[in-house]
Amino acid sequence: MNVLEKTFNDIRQMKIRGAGRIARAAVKALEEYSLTLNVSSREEFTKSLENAGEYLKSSRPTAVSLPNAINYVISNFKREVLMLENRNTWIETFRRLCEDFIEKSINAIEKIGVIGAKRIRDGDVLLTHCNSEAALSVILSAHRLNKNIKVYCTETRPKFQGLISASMLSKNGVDVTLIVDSAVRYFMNKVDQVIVGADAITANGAIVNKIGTSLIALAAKEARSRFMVAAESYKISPQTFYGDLIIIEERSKYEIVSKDWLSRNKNVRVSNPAFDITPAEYIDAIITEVGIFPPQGILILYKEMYGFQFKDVQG
Ligand code: RI2
Repeated sequence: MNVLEKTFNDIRQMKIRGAGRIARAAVKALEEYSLTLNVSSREEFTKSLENAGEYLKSSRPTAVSLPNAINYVISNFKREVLMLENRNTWIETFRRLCEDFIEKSINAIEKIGVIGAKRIRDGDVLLTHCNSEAALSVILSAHRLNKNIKVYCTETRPKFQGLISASMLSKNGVDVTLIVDSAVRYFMNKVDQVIVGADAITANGAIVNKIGTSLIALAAKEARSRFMVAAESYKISPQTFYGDLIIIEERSKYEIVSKDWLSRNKNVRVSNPAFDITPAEYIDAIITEVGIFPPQGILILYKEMYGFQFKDVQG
């Protein structure tokens, strides 16, 4: 199995998971793959990267960080490669672009922590869902500032990523309580702020995140608890401005029930969407690496950072 197949399988089977982590793993795989390419023309080299990129993008459909990261390194490479003469310089340029993306995306998580921690007050009770590096960065950064915080972690059925968060926070000395997903409303009156990550941010400021997030947002709104999202700017999907929808991944029913149970209950249909959509009106703010934005301002941020140009839509 080559590096592309291994990374594809690891992402699909969620051995590598989390929107930021899968983006970095895919870019790293592309970088390693580029070293193995034995082609003599720029066009062939670029085409091979594009094909490999499309293959990796198809490993999981929802997290926009994955196609955005791949498009970012390949489109920058296509711009730069026009000036380059030989194979070694193509490889070196592509390697630099990949490493640059990986470094920037790790720094972004750090910066989100620094910025987001300012919004956490001493004595706050927080709630987080699933396992988001960006959300945990905010919580841990507040904890390092000696803010006295308590955190509820949902277990996050069916894959239980909430246990990873609870364990990580607790190992870092944070006061953590693990709860089942359906207990969120029971505890919400005690919660000052919810803080979650995102797999995608749409042009109208909605976020796509782990299944259950939108129910938590609903409970937070009812209880007047703040609902904060921590996400790197490369999770914004400009394509949604033109009407494209984020595809919600439907995962195997065997993540929920055993084969044995299903064989005894053949008429039961099982549905397992991995993500849901939280509309902008349920979100107080989105914390990014460059600052805190109201959800409705997200396209302006994207335009500013990535030079997004509105284009003419062809029929
Ligand atoms: P970071 C995860 O998806 C969760 O939905 C999490 O909230 C989101 O990615 C963002 O995670 P999954 O891969 O990029 O567990 O902030 O399905 O780490």
